[in-house]
Amino acid sequence: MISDFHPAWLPVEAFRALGSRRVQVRGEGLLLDTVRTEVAAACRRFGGAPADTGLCDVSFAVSSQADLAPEEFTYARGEGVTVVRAADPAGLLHGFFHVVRQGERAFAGDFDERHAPALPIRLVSHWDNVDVHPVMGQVERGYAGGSIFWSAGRLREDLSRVRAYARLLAAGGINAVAINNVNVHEAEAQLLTDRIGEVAALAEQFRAYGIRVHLSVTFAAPIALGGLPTADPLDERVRAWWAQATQTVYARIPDFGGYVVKADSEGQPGPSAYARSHADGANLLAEALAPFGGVVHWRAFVYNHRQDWRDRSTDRARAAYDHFTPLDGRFAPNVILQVKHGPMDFQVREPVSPLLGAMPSTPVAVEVQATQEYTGQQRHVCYLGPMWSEVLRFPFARPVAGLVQGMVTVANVGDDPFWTGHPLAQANLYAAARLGWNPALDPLALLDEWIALTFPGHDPALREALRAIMDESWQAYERYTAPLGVGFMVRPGHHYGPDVDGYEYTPWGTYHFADRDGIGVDRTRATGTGFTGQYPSPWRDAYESLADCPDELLLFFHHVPYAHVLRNGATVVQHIYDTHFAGVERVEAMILRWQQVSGLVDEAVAARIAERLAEQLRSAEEWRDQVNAYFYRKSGVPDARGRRIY
Ligand code: GCV
Repeated sequence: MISDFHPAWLPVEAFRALGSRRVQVRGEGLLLDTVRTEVAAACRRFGGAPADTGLCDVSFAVSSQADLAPEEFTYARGEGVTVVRAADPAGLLHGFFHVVRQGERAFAGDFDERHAPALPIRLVSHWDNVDVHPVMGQVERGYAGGSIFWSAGRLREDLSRVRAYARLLAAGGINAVAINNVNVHEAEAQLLTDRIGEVAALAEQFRAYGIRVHLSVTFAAPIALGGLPTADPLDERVRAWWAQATQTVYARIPDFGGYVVKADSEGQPGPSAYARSHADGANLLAEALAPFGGVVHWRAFVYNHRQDWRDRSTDRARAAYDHFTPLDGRFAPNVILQVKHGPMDFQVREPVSPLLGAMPSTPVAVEVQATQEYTGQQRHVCYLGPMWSEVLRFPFARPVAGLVQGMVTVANVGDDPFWTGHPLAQANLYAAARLGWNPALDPLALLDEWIALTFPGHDPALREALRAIMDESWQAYERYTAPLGVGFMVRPGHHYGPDVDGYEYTPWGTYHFADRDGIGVDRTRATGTGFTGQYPSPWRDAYESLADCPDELLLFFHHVPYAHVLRNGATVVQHIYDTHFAGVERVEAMILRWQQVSGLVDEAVAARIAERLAEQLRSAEEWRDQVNAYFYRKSGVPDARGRRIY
């Protein structure tokens, strides 16, 4: 398939190795047809041949005898033939893209491997609106243009971009997508009923690549859509309404994945209005979905967003754990508790959410944000693979990846020609998809994989430069923004650019408590909010202790004087100055590096990257100067190196 859209990590060239060979495909069904179509297109392009009979160089076969789990495939080579086998068509599709990713390596030497996804749930969550929201626009927190699904209140007529997108997601190992915003407004609510045809049309595009569609629904649907006087989860009429509505959904979309629900969060309705628990609410929907094999993703992003900043006893970081741990074991088996990776809200540095390690009797999925709401909004290069890898490897009793059933990635794509606004932001979606399949993958190796696929055959100098620019770009962003894990300091509302006190006296619960003497949030058990107590050993003690708390999270857990000496030897205030200067220098270095190689890529890509880097530098300087000036003025401590602070 050759599409008109930016090929991202599936350029034509990526199919050369496969497409120049004799390729056999055995098995029936939609996904096998997809593989056959892919093979035929690649062979037409590169001179190979589909080989249904006779000799072949590579064989893809679904075989029911194979002792393989769902989605698993074997990948072996001997006697000059590469063989991919799976027990189900989904496994074969994954095996097909594995061969594409391997390129010539798939046809050299002998090997015998098995590949299975570590996490069965690998969902990309869109925050797309049907109607353009007056504040949030077509895509909430979207930085890549309009929605690829809807435009100005209507489903797009031409869904070929959706098909191309499904193909990209499948090539990374994604198997599920939620098509609309978790904040469900009036028009979006109707997708469940009157507008289910739009969901069905999108499901048709995704189905061809083995991706099941999920829908975000409002908990108040029985009232808003059903005309009932209540949405009480224990009310028989409400149960019957959901059962009927869900049955109708499955009549249209037999492979429908399930619902995503943001309830009792940031103004969305939920079971608390009826004095019912989150378990009551989630189980209501789970019951309706169970007969069809559907699941409900129930989000744990629940906190008081109308907090009084004067009240020092309320701590937003505590909220998800406090709400949900008492309910462990009370959720139906087809409820997936969807937990943001940190206890706050996708900040550049947060500890891992303690809730991820505290729900042994509940299926849990970890939620990460590819859309760069708080990490530069796809104007800044910020490769997040290393952050997510740290989360997935974080050792509770077992690593997080061994505790969760799934990984949910908030999408970063739109109708932008490069899909993601910043062309290099594609790497985040790719890395998230691949980490969901195998959380043990090295994020730097994944970056190399993405670069090699996206820029095949290019000068090695280009690949090295991209690696140099993107590797540790997360840490670069961290250096010039909010320091030492304290978070936020962004402009309220749109969340781009610095505003140190922007959220300080607001109801959102995101404070840094800087005064003339010091900064940070005391979350200790001894003198603070007690949040450290939500962690098991050894973390509860490591975070509690000023001496043992990692520097990068110091201000998340402790309020300290500016003269406090970090483990790296600098005082807090000097560290703030140093990192803010260093962060900007790093962006300057990125720009120089890009200038050396930009002539090696397509002009439009080069221009877009150059434009974004210039904005990144402007913004980084703004962050540096505001943050440094703020702390210089508060503390009165001059920079030990005498650099210019305003
Ligand atoms: C979809 C943050 C964002 C909101 C988002 C919310 C969520 O607060 O700013 O735009 O809403 O997270 O994850 O539900």
